[in-house]
Amino acid sequence: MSKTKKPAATTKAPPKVKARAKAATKPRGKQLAENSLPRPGFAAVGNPPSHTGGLVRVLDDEGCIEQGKDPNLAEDTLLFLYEQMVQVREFDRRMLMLQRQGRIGFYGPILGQEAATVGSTAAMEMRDWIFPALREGAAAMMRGLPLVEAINQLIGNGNDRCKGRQMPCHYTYKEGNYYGMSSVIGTQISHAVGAAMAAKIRGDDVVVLGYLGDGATSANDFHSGANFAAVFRSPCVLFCQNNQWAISVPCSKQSASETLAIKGKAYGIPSVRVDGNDILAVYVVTKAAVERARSGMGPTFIEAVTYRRLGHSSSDDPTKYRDEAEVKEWERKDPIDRFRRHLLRRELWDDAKETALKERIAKAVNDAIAAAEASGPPADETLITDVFAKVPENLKTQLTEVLALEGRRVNDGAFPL
Ligand SMILES: Cc1ncc(C[n+]2csc(CCOP(=O)(O)OP(=O)(O)O)c2C)c(N)n1
Ligand SMILES: [Mg+2]
Repeated sequence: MSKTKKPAATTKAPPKVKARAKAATKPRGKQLAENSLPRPGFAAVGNPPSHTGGLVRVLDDEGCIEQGKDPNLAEDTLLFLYEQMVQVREFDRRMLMLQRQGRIGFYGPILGQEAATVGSTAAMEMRDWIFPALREGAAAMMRGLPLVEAINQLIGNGNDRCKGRQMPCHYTYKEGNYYGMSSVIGTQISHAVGAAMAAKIRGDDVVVLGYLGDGATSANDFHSGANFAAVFRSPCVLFCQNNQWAISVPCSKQSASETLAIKGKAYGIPSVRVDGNDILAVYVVTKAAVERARSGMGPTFIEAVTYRRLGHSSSDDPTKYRDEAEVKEWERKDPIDRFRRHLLRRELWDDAKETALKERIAKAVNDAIAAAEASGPPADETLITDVFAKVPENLKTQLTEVLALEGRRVNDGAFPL
């Protein structure tokens, strides 16, 4: 067991990768046919991924590393990935509770998608940029956005960086190269591709990762973004979280394509499908894609197959449109349970560590909620500040009218999807 100091619950960059002792593996005969597809690492520089059929996996359902696929990650990296997933899940659970209690207005849960977000973000360097969609707030927190700041944003209080002028879950974190998300589906794809092209033109040694959902592959911006990325060899990674639903529309009604990865391939982008509930596979595939982009070989499209286990958002009731049995089936494929089984097999984890981690995270989240709720609302003047170099006279007049309403304003508390 390594004596290396473990990262705290709110740690930033993943530790460096180094060779590890032999992992728990299982005989080849027990592997599923669909898993005998390209090995992690196949996408090393000079050997771009082209696979769009079955899923790339490293861990089987029992948490064993499949024969010949051990990515040899350092113990610190493995524990970092696990702790981050547990933290994301707890944060998610608590924020949804706050929404139900009326303490925040809206929340987009990620339950079931922790491996896809944590694994892909951890595979990037801190100098790289992230253009998120709705379910990648964890990426900002992994890069150092304090939990209290995330909750300030969810509340839209006076300490919120955007002073409540954005919907909840639309975090910004400039210091962490984390771009503010746009609600308009797919727009971040062309932003990510363009930012990567700009970096290339400037000679900056950075890669941009743009997240999108399965539904976003039907949006116009996906097509223009993917085309530009391929033609101009934009140093980006397009990471599609195929959580199988776009609000109430299942993937089967979203696209008639054989897979989503094949859409990337159609644009000339090397594309790969990965088991999005397998954190090691996500990490390794993303790392290879980032290295390709950094070495000037252009974009990669990653389809991470996962599942949105809760509603689209706190405004949604998924029991109205999907079968509970499907949800139960994906509960059994839980990414955290699977990775915990792996760590237990390797004797890197035990019940005492689990209890200590959960206590540490619970305290961190509780403290952050208390600190965020201690802040008052944004000042009324912030309605018109930070937007114009010179505030137009009509807005100044309107602000005066708003200020005169003091004590008579009504908030109906309604939030859109
Ligand atoms: C252009 C546009 N159309 C519709 C919407 C409403 N809308 C918000 S989220 C969403 C579904 C997104 O699904 P997906 O891309 O699969 O991401 P997920 O929510 O599953 O993470 C839709 C249709 C929107 N925000 N923008
Ligand atoms: Mg989706």
